[in-house]
Amino acid sequence: MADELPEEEIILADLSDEDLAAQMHDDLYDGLADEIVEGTDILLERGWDPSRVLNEALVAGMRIVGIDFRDGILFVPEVLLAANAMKAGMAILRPLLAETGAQPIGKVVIGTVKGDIHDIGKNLVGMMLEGAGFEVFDLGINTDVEQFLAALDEHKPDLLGMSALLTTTMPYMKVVIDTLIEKSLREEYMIIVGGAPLNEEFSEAIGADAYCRDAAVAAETAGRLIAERRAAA
Ligand code: B1M
Repeated sequence: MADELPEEEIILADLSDEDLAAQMHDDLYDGLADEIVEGTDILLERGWDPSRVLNEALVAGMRIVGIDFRDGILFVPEVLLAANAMKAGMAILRPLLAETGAQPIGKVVIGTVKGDIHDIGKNLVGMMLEGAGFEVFDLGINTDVEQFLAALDEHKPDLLGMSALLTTTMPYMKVVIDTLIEKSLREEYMIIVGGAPLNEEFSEAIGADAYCRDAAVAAETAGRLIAERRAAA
């Protein structure tokens, strides 16, 4: 019987920045939350900006997971593990990205719409909005119109943000907007929408104020919409 070679242990701290980011893509793919936490800490200690860690180590790794999920190479349980690992890294970055020290420039209620349990992108948007100085009320996943209405009534935000990752759930955004119109509440809030299957055309068709292709654009757009509304008041 041939001797099995022992698997070589990888010491994350010994890797160069580039190799560590690549190793984190692999660790994310394998759903290794502890390794993602360690890698995130190391990159921050080496002086990486939190948004660089987020984009180059975490989001880039999740993109690979997405491609293999689409192609039937990865399945739901593996993707869930990857998502948990991603969240473990995001938990470290969240307070760093939110560190502005300034007074909130506005309030946002945000949620993933009914029928949809994808929340990584929505959480990133929440983090970037916090980082841009907004107070964020996150309703989580699978949010129905009553929950959105109750939160709008309770928090009186400037903006409502809705996220959807499925072609089957994105039409629910129109249900929410139509309900606001029916109740004569539409003009009270600016509405931004996002998620991988959406585009500008869809956003216009459902009557949202803006489509945001990613979290950074969402933060910029929210700031711009607030400034425009305040200037017009
Ligand atoms: Co799902 N899933 N999934 N999944 N999943 C997709 C979305 C899919 C495209 C995969 C694929 O086939 N390629 C596909 C949808 C196909 C379609 O509708 N066209 C899909 C499917 C089919 C499913 C299930 C139906 C699978 C099944 O059960 N057979 C099921 C549905 C469950 C449900 O929701 N009811 C399902 C389940 C899951 C998991 C639970 C395993 C897991 C989610 C875990 C979690 O979120 N906690 C999961 C994951 C992880 C994915 C992929 C692989 C990755 C999504 C992600 O987190 N991306 C995804 C494939 C893909 O998108 N390529 C896929 C990283 C994230 C940073 O990007 O979410 O796009 P994203 O967010 C971006 C922008 O879109 C934007 O900014 C973010 C950051 O820059 N953005 C906003 C998002 N929301 C915004 C809101 C804004 C502004 C910008 O303003 C408010």
